[in-house]
Amino acid sequence: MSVLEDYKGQIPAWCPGCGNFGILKAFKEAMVELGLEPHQFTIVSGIGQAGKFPHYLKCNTFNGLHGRTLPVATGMRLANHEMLVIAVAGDGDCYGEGGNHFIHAMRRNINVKLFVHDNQIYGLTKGQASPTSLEGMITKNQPFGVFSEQLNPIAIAVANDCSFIARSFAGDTLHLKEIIKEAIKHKGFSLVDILQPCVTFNKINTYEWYNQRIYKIEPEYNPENRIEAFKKALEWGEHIPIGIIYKNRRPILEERIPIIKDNPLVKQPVDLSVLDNIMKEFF
Ligand SMILES: Cc1ncc(C[n+]2csc(CCOP(=O)(O)OP(=O)(O)O)c2C)c(N)n1
Ligand code: SF4
Repeated sequence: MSVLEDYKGQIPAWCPGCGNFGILKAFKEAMVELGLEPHQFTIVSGIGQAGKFPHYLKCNTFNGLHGRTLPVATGMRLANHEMLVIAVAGDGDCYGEGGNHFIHAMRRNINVKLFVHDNQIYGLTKGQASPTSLEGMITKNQPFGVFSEQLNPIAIAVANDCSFIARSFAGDTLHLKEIIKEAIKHKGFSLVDILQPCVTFNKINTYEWYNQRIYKIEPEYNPENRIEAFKKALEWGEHIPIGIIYKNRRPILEERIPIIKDNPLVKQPVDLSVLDNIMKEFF
């Protein structure tokens, strides 16, 4: 059985008070409570403050390009669908640069767990607006306020029939830990949008701002009802629901691909002569 100390990575370079610390704490506790060892999973990230997340853990990691977290995670899963693959991304990384990949990973139902550190700002590059920044928010690059409407990742996910959709809050690590555990246990693509205060560049969506608005989804709510999930997805502003918003049991991608369905690619014999012949065609 693993203990918290097993997951200790580098010392985080995040600002004191950053919401990412709550995510790191909840994540480590979730892994220990799930009985997972650091070698049993891989974390893939892109670029950003959220992209540094795997550096602060001990486990298998791959740090890719900005916005390209999900293609790498998809490749890993297709190569070895016996490995638990976790993708972490910032809201800019996932919904901006990586927006197209976000849509197609959900559509394919690749069995990857995606945790989005949604601070509604570009943190690492010092405060430009991101897709989830509030309309009208003044940033260093938007001195007259953000002109675009805020993107709604939960509604996009419900529209895409995403297999598991949840929202949690970095300031409530107990709630977040339970949601992370549920997302990992779920079979299929899991999205957890984590509201994460950026105490340095986002002076609007603070811990206090969230605490005044967040409420936990009622126990009697049925997360398998897609229409009700749409209604929850549209709740934002004065009342922001956190918890499991939607889940379904769609077939996952690797079960649909005959060549890897029964045997992961990494365990299949390789005939190198085929590769040699392909190479000869080019040289
Ligand atoms: C293709 C590309 N565009 C832009 C950048 C510059 N860049 C690095 S981090 C970043 C913003 C990251 O913001 P977000 O994904 O929201 O993560 P956060 O830092 O807030 O966790 C940008 C624009 C880059 N590295 N690569
Ligand atoms: S800039 Fe914001 S997101 Fe980045 S470490 Fe500081 S508080 Fe966290």
